[in-house]
Amino acid sequence: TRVALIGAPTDIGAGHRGASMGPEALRVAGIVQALRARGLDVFDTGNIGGPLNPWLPPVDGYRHLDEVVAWNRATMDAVGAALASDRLPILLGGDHSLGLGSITAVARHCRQNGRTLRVLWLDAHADFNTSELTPSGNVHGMPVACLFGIGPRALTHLSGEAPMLLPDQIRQIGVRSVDEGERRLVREVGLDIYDMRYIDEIGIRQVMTQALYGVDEDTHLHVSFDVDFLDPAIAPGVGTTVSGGPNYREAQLVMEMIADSGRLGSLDIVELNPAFDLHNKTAQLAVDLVESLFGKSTLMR
Ligand code: DIR
Ligand code: MN
Ligand code: MN
Ligand code: MN
Repeated sequence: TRVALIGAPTDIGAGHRGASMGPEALRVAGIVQALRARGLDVFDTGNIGGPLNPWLPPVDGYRHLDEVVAWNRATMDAVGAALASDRLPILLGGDHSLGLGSITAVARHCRQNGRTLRVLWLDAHADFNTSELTPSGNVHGMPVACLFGIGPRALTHLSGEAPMLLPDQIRQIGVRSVDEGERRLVREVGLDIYDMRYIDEIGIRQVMTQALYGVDEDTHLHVSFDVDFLDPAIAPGVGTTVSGGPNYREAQLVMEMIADSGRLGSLDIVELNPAFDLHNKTAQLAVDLVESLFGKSTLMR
């Protein structure tokens, strides 16, 4: 497999500064070497650019909307270019607002190539807020709604068309923090959310079997990995930790079962915030998990 790394050094949609250091933290943790050791042809395209974070309060329910649009355009273009040159894009975020640009490019690519898209959204949050519902104005809490065509036109129509995703194309896994108004909208739209209670009750293996059900040789699997998916005990390096997440073994099994599907087509690693970390431990964990995502296992090769 040919892979393209795309760094997006911004925290423009987040509520804390520091996710802008995510791309370099992942490089320092050895993501390029780890992927090459998996036998992959890795091209690090470097970092995309965009406006600095002005750190202003929300306007009409959005913080930094113009800047978020600019970063998402750049992300969409870079991810689209990687896909067009037949490389599996790995977006090194950056905050999760960029999941919008990334998945917009992936969805367009799938439409053009007649592939079925399945998105696995690994996250403590549902990221389904709108300007009316959001408690923060931070756009990293809104990308899933925007992908469904709910949000400001500049974001929902990033590629010119909308919606980019339908509810049956996404599975959200690990959710344990949903805001009051967001909860209503999630139920209204009928999202398939595997929250932590469901994971507790049936186990991560059964959850992943369900999340991957129907994935076949025509499926492009996109994994949007918000590092706050993981339990803060193992992954403190994020701005919005929520206790009660998947532990190390559960996270490994998630990645291994995705690898076993053989359909991984694109990946976001977002919300990694080295400012909250010690000795870059969360980036190292992310790289460890990415190795498993690309097929590393104890007894096989
Ligand atoms: C919260 C936090 N739901 C918000 N969202 C986060 O501000 O909309 N998403 N942290 O990853
Ligand atoms: Mn998120
Ligand atoms: Mn999150
Ligand atoms: Mn590993």
